[in-house]
Amino acid sequence: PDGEKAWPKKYPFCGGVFQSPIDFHKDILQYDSNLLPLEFIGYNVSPTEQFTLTNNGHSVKMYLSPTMSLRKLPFLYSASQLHLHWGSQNRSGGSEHTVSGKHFAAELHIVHYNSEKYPDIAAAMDKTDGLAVLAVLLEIGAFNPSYEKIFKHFRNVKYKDQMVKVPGFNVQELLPDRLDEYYRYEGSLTTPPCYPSVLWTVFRHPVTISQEQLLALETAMYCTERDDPEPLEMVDNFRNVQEFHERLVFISFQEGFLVSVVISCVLGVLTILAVIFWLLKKSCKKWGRDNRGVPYKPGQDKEEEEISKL
Ligand code: 3TV
Ligand code: ZN
Repeated sequence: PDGEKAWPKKYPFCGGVFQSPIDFHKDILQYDSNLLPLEFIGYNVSPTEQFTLTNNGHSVKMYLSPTMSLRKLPFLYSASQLHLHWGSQNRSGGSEHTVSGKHFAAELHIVHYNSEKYPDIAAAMDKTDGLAVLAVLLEIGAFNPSYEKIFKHFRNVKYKDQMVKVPGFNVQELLPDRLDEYYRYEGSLTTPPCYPSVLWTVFRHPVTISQEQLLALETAMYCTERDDPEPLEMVDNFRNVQEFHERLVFISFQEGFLVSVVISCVLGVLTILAVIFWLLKKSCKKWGRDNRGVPYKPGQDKEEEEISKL
């Protein structure tokens, strides 16, 4: 109730190190050629199976099966749940991570735990190598039929502790098409107890949802139970960005790579044109004409030299 500034009193890790979310800006980014695209195992869940979607009073959360897992990280990580963070109507955006100070409309988190070392998420969540979270930035654009597979159930989870079943679908559809470009850093849970246990992968390219879908997300739920006399809307459930002193975010893409290729090409073409021009001018003189096609007078070069000396 007192907001995120009060968290450290009850949850000391929230005032500690390696906190998330953060702002991605160029001073802290470092390209790492070892960052390969992740592999998603078992993400295509049959519609004969079911996910449980619930309102936990802080977010809308969908439980995932540990048969879904992530490869190409230091350990094997198994899925636990996904949830969303968002803003409110007439406010700039509700993503947790920001890019050059800019919030996106909302953010999806897919939470995984290190299943090579720990039996479940409860055992993993306070360990430095315990969790891996995938983050997808959401922006307003085209209607997204994949997100609608979750959003269409919102009316059944309006109030805290309500639950509904969602038929299985391919969870990879919630990710952007470009899976090879992402930000990677070591951080924390963005909610209390804020354990510094998360290996974050934030995809560079946002995914679109429509204006109507965002409105549904921003207005669908309450933090309170159905019979609460003082209903509290579930809005702005994002944590503000945290200080990021002496830390680096590794990126799997070369920033401005395309821009530098274009500039190099333009400079190359200009150099070639200059050389051609110079050669043409030289050959014009050799064959007795200036660059306007006017024949040279014998000794004109000498005359010009004398003039320029004067
Ligand atoms: F694991 C979580 C997260 F990664 C949990 S559940 C375990 C902690 C009580 C959670 F609630 C979260 F919000 C996150 S998050 O860092 O992805 N937002
Ligand atoms: Zn989250």
